[in-house]
Amino acid sequence: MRAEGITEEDLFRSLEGFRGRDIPHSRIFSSMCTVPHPVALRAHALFAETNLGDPGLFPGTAALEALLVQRLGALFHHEAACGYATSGGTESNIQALRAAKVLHGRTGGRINVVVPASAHFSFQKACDLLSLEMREVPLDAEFRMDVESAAGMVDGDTCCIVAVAGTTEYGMVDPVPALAALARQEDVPLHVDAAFGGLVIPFLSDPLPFDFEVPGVMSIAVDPHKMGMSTIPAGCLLFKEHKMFSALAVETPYLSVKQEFTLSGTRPGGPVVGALAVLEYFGMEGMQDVIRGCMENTRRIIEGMETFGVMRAVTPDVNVATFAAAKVPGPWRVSTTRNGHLRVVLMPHVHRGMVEAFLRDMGDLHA
Ligand code: 0PR
Repeated sequence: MRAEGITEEDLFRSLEGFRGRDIPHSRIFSSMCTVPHPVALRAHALFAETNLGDPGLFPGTAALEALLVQRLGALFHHEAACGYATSGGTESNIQALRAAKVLHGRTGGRINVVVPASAHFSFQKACDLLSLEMREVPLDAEFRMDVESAAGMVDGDTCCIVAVAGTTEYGMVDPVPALAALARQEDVPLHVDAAFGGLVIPFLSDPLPFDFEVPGVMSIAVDPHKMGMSTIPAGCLLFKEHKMFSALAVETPYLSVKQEFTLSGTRPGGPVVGALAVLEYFGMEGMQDVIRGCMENTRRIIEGMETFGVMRAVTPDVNVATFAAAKVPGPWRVSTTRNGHLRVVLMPHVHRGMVEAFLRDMGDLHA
């Protein structure tokens, strides 16, 4: 601590200096987060003082969280879905596996989960915390989970099968109907990690099946702080049935509510209302426009890169484009997959002008 405080002016001059060291979104092609929409910022500011950890004190904010869950449930073909707003995909995935483990009960052997090799590293954290064995299923040539291999890995100690709808590295959607059929046959829940794709796929002109419409899908993780243009942190975990949600309950004797289902205690209302605000503001048609733009930019960058001989690794299902390794001009921030492919994410802040400027710079380097 400083012995004496500094003036607000000095404080903010200093903070702005640090902020100036951050990379501006106008050069970021590597992130699954984006610039929050102005309505999200405004809603966040209005609810900045709220704590969803004690909903009895903030019934208005809690009602908006319930509405967010309802809206996302309806978007995923199950208006009666239950769940809560998490801090993001990591928490949602931990909690989904926790619920699956509780419901599985004791078997004698070490309980396991069957996940695709493409699964986000949050599943490693979840398995570590929950003492689960993580069985990684190989991918097919298009980087999707191989169903036959998955079938070979499930046994009596499996508490959950995981599919990803919009993989972090390649933007692929796993074959959810086939995996859900396997899950039903084995009597285990299928958890779908749609942290990224959950707010893309429903707005595509020809959406792939990934949600509660598919029997066997019992839980879904979706992150408004990714394609939902909310402020950070805003995730959501949805369950098809209350039985699975209630597996997360702990008693909270001195709070305004008797039980809590969340991982965090104190929880910010700001980003949760921010997430809802964006969905309300855009509606289906507005979101379809946003996603159409992101997918057009995805197709344009793939086509543009291929004219320089930098070929796609795969044709993605959502707005993540990957290429054979190639040099990228200095100012642009891109990422590299674990297989060494160049990866760009066509988020809403990556507008057409940015794509064309990137391609011009790539052309100068590669043509
Ligand atoms: N599931 C999937 C499919 C994800 O892509 C991610 C994060 C998660 C779960 C975990 O979500 P949280 O990070 O919200 O807990 N995917 C990105 C990644 O790890 C997150 C990210 C976002 C990384 C912005 C970098 C960045 O600049 O690559």
